[in-house]
Amino acid sequence: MFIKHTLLPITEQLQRERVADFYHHMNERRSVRQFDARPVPKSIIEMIIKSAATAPSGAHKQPWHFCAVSNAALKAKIRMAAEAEEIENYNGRMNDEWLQDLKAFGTDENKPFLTIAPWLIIVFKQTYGLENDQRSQHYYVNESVGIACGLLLAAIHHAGLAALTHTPSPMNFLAQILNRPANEKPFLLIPVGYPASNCMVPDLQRKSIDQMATFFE
Ligand code: IYR
Repeated sequence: MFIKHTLLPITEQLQRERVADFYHHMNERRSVRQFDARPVPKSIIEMIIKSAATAPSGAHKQPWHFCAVSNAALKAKIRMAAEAEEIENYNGRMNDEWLQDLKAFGTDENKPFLTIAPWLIIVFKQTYGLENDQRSQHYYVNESVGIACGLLLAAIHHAGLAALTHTPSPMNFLAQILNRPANEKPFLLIPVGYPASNCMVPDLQRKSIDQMATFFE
């Protein structure tokens, strides 16, 4: 079944304003590792997740599940398990080039943001569908869930909140702690909240348009 697509055209002038506004707004987004404990209402997180789930997906299978954790005991459990993996990573599992590349970000095995940030959103990808013990195919799962995460980060930023795309590795402990079904694999762990008042971020440069794009006219 098809329904009429209704997107009203806008003037070129308004279009120019909008693309510039959107770029400047998005260019202010930064990954944050120092959070304030200030709570964020559940209703805000719900709307952010709904925005993420507007993402396109292979055959519209919507192969994602979002776990939003504000429970202090669960956050502590997740932090303990993540730090246990990161101790291994920083002491042998990551090679010298990797450790060198991370120096600019000041990361280490300590992940206080996992208990300080008011919410942890754990994004799961569903490698296949599973309903009433019935398996079904999912398509382009990484692409679909990756796009949803991009929209999630944009929605978080649009809400005046900060996030970190955190990938403790391996991440299987998240599926265990959150008791997820066999078809779901952790994809990203995203602490969400307000940045700490003294929050610092690395002085990064983004690639210029010429460095990142080639036009064939
Ligand atoms: N997962 C580790 C290491 C790490 C890896 C990359 I690539 C980063 O951009 C940042 C960190 C950690 O979370 O510390």
